[in-house]
Parts: sequence; structure tokens; C-alpha cells
Amino acid sequence: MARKTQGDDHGIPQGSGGETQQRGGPVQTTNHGVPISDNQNSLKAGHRGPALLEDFVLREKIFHFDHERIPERIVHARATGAHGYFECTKAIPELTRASLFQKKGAKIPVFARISTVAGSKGSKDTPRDVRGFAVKFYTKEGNWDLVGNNIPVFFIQDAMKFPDLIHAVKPEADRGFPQAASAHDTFWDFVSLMPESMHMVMWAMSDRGIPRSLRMMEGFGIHTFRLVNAKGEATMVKFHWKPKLGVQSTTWDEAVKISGADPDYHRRDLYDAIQAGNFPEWDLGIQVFDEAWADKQPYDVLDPTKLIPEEDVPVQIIGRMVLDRYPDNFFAETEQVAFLPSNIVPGIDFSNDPLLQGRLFSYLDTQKSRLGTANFHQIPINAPKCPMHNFQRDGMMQTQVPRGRANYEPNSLDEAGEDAGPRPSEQGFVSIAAFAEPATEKRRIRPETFADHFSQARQFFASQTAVEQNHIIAAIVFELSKVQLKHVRKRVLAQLRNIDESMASRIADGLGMDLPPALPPAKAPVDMAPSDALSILKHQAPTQGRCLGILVSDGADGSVVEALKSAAKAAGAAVKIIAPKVAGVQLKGGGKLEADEKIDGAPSVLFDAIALVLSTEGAELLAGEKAALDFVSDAYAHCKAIGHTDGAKALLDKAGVIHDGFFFNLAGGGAKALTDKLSSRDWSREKKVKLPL
Ligand code: HDD
Repeated sequence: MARKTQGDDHGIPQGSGGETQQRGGPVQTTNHGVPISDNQNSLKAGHRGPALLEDFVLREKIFHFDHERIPERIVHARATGAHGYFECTKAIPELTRASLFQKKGAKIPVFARISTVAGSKGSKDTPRDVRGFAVKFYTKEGNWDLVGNNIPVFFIQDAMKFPDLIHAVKPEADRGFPQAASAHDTFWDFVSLMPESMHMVMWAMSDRGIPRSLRMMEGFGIHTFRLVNAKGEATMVKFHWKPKLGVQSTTWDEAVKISGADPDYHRRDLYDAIQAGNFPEWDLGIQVFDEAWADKQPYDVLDPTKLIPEEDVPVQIIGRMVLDRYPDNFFAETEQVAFLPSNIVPGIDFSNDPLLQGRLFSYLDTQKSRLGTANFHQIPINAPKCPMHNFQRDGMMQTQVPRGRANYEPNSLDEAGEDAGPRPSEQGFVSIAAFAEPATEKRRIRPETFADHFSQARQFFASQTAVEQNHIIAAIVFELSKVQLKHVRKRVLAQLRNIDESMASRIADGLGMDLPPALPPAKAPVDMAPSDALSILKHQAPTQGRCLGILVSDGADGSVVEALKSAAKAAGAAVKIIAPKVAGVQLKGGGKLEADEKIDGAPSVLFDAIALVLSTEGAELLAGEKAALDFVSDAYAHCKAIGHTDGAKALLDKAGVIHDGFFFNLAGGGAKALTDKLSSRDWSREKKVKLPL
């Protein structure tokens, strides 16, 4: 058979799919700028090869591809990020000279990266886990990185224990699993031997560990930092992010099912919201206090396993962050962004929190290992947006081209008329001298003031509603049921008795175990006043940012769908149409309604409330479809509001749900009543679908 050769049509056999594209855009080149004529075929000797080593286009392409991955972060590998801005809403020059807090209304760019902790980059968005909440503020005086979490306390008090904590929670060393889960032997072994972790364990086992959306989480700087004003006066401060959409979480069963239905649930939600112009927003708040106040508290403000109750020091709002642009390129920005707790700016300073002090080393070090060069600060996402000059030079991937020969200091090159280079400024960063301990002895100790491990864990549990307490108990029973080492389960129970006796005994009961004697605490806990700020359910969340799933069938009443759409719009919520076939359905009286999803691709766990707009025949048909039955029974079990037309009866009956106050008949104008409940759940249903613990 005669073969075509290069020169006529690049030798691409017909039907290979390798036609050179004729389209607009710039000319493709190699990395060295040589125009490429054929991006489909390697250079071969003759018609059928072999391929030639001289093919520099092929070699460069494969070489680059081979090196496209960089080491993933040891923690917080899985994340999504977004650009946005920070706006100062209350100037606080009396507290800090930090440039971003000087003028009400002043805006600066930010980049936020929100992550899970334990899972690998390719894991899932909705495990039970802590969420990282890292924000890079590009200020006029350098980058300030606030590298926090969605939980205001940490597992350990001293950076010395961080590698142990992470080894324990990551997949077990011999078997390489479980992925993205704390429900296994080594995690619970470690925390049961580290009573200081119990406070954060309570938070992680609460619904905070399974957020509904990254837009519906609080963020915390955790450590005590310092603010320093122009006179050099310092105060202590804790940073808080408060979401505009309120705090909301999923149920555990829901989180598990979302992981299967959409492992990218959180990042998709963030992306969709930004693309739709519903920009995620948080207020930045501070708790400000001085050393004299701190000294009077029953805990040490330098201990990162403790928070400061908001009832004791109210959070004052000083700014807001709006995320309004999804990255153009995930790798270049979200993956290559390098956060450093050591990035602070004039007007902000560290405290002696020993965990923070350890972090100041770790992050710089890790960036060199991840990004391969000490010049990682030159990558666009990391580069400051203010002038940057110093005498640091060279190194791998140096992209700057400094002029002249002044690369040392002191120098007198200016006396010869040359550029002598940048000089330090009196306005530059000055570390505050105050608060340092006078003691000069070197010691490896845990301060006595860090010894109370249980008072705040008790306070956290006592501050929850009964429903939230039930969820914590169920979560710990679940996790410990996955722990195979019986002595570890027992030791956890022995620790939990120091938090709440009835909680410990209900967990023991849930495990079918006897309650062991309590482990003696290092320091007897005290009872702190419950704090409403620690509960999610004591605060009604707004309906904005939620999503209504409408299941439709052929013969559905289009006017009911329209009423739902406008009610959802008024509630600030999105709508998705789900149908037996993705092309959509024929409405009653003619007309077609397009669907966003096919029924088995959009289970109700992806929605905050559901509506069944079905004809009688449609409901009868769907009653024979497991995905439709699950759609209803899961929404019911997850305590979500359910709207329905009369025609939906066959599906509701077959799904075996019991009508209650969270059912809304859409025929009688129930659309608004339904969308009013988009951020609420009827928790009384839990008793009907789960055995009590
Ligand atoms: Fe960390 C990443 C948050 C303690 C060592 N950490 C990392 C990220 C967040 C946090 C949000 C992801 C940043 C990003 O998106 O790139 N880490 C915390 C918080 C802590 C904390 C809130 C306690 C209050 N971390 C901590 C300690 C150490 C580290 C005590 C080590 C001594 N953390 C790291 C790290 C990471 C990291 C290994 C991995 C990737 C990175 O730094 O850039 O260096």
C-alpha cells in the first residue's frame, strides 16, 4: 500500500486522529523558541520507524512531562485556592502599624489556599479532618501569611511532637492505608498517650471536621500573635475568620456518600460559586488582650491547645476577605504557593508559643524541598507585590538579573559613582523586645502553665447542643470501632472520662465495652462557663450559597419548577435539575425542561434540600429506580427539607419516609417554605433512622 510521506500532509495516516489543527492562537514552539510544525508525530526513519534520537521536539516534550510532578506537601497536600482581596473595614493604627490596617476601605490582594490535612493530593474533599486555612496578604511592606486552620486549637503544644502526630495520622507505615482518615490504630494510639490533644480531638470529632462547604467554615490563626503600633507598643492578639454564609456542616453519613458521589465536592463548590459571581467572603476579626489579662486566665495564652472564649474577649471585626478569582492554573498557583508563618510584616510579631516557634523553621525548609530552590519566592504566586531588593544572589532558578557589582555590604561603591545597592531602613521590621522570659537557662520543658489538658475540652463539650453532642459521641464510636488495638480503645475511654463522664460511658456503651478507670490528669480540670460561640447549631445560618436539587419527570408541572427557581433565587441559593435522562423531560402541557444531571449522577447528598416535581406516572417509574429511592431516603435520613408535588406519592411511599414538619407540599405554594429551610435540618429525624447511642 502506498504511504504518504512527510512533506505532503506530515505523514499522518487517515483516521489516526492526529491531524495538525488549523486554528488561531500563537505558533507553538519548543521551550527554546523554535517553531514546531508537527505536534502529533515523532520523527521516524522511513514510514514505520524506528524513532530517531535526534527528534529534539519529542525529547524535550517527554523530558518535561517526566518532571511535571513535584513532591506533594507532607500535610495539607489536597487543597483548592483562590485569589481575592482584603479590605480594611476598621482602621486600628492604635494597635498596629501594619500597612493593611491603617485605612478603612483600603484594599490589598490576597491568595487563600484551603486544604485537608491528612490525605494525599489525590484523596477526597470530605474526609473527617481538620481544614487548613492559609491566606497570603500581599501588603505594601511585604507578604504576611496567616497560616491557620478551621479549628482554633491544635493537637500538640510543642513542635517537637509534630512529626510524631503526622506519622500517626497518615496511612500506617507498613500497610500504606487508610488514606485521609484518622479512624485507625496509630492515630488513636498517639492521641490517647498525649492528653494535650484531647481538646482538639473533641473539635475534630465534632461536625467541624465535616464542613458542608469551604465557604461555610470559620478560620483561626490559633497562636497568640502580637500587634505592634508605631510607638513600638505591643498587644497580644488572636485572629479569626468568620464566614458570611455562616458555619454549616454535613452529617457523617452524608460526608461518606459525598466522597463517592463527588470527591471534588468542596473545590467544585468554591469554583462554581466564584464563577457564578457569588464570591466567598469572610470577616477578619481579632481578640486583643494584654499580658496582665493573660496572666489571670486559668490557661496559658501561649499554649496552642487553648482558645480564648469569645465571651471573655469579644472578636472585633477589622476587615473582610473576598475571594473573587479562581486561579488560571492550578499547579502554577495553588500547588506552587508557599506559605510561611515566618512571613510577617512591620506591625505584627510572633509570640513565644513553642508550636509557632517550631513552625517558623519548618515551612521555609519544606518549600526548598517541594519547590527545589531557595528562589521559590520568585515564583509569581509567592513574589511580593511590593519592591524587593537585597544582596541575596544566584542559586537554582534565579530569574532576576541584578545589575552592577554591589552584592555585599558594607560597601563604598557609591563613592566611585556606582550603585551601592539597597540599604536597611529605620522604618523596617523590628522585633519587639518585650515579653521575653528573663531566664537564660537552656531547658527542654513543658511549662507548668500548659498542664491543664481537659478544662477546655470539657467546656467545648458542655457548650454543644444535645444534637451536636450526639454527633461527637457517634463520631468517636465510629472511629474507635475502626481501631483494632483494644488497649488503645480502652485508653481513649480512660482519657475521655476526664472530659465528660456521661459522654465516656455512652461511647463505651456504643463500643460494647466496660468503662475503664479514668487516667489521672496532669492537672485537675476546672469547669469553665459554656460558650455559645463554640456551637454551630446555636446559630442559624443564612440560606445564601446553598443548593436545591429538583428531581423532575416527564409530565412535571413547569410552573412548580419556576416557583422553586424564583424562591431559590430569592434565598440566594442555586438550583440543579435532576432527571431520569440528562437531556431532560417533557413538561405537562408541552415544553421541554433541560436537566443538569442524570439521577444516578446527582444523589441528594449534593444538595441542601430537595424537591420532587413529579407526575404520578413519573413517580411510579422512578419508584423502580434505586438511585431515585436513595435520593429521597437519604435526604430524609440527613434531616433535609423535602418539597413534593402530589404526584410524587408513589416515590415517597416506596422510599419509606415518614412525613413530618420538614415536608412541604409544593402545590399549595410551598416553594418559599421549602427554600427557607435550605440551611436547616430537622434533627428530630435522627432518632428515626439511627439507633441511639
Ligand atoms: Fe503546618 C502546611 C496549618 C502546625 C509544618 N500547615 C500547613 C498548611 C496549613 C498549616 C494551613 C498548608 C499551607 C498551604 O496551603 O500550603 N500547621 C498549621 C497550623 C498549625 C500547624 C494551623 C498549628 C497551629 N505545621 C505545624 C507544625 C509544623 C508544621 C508544628 C512543623 C513543626 N505545615 C508544616 C509543613 C507544611 C505545613 C510540613 C507542609 C507544606 C507546607 O508546610 O508548606 O511544613
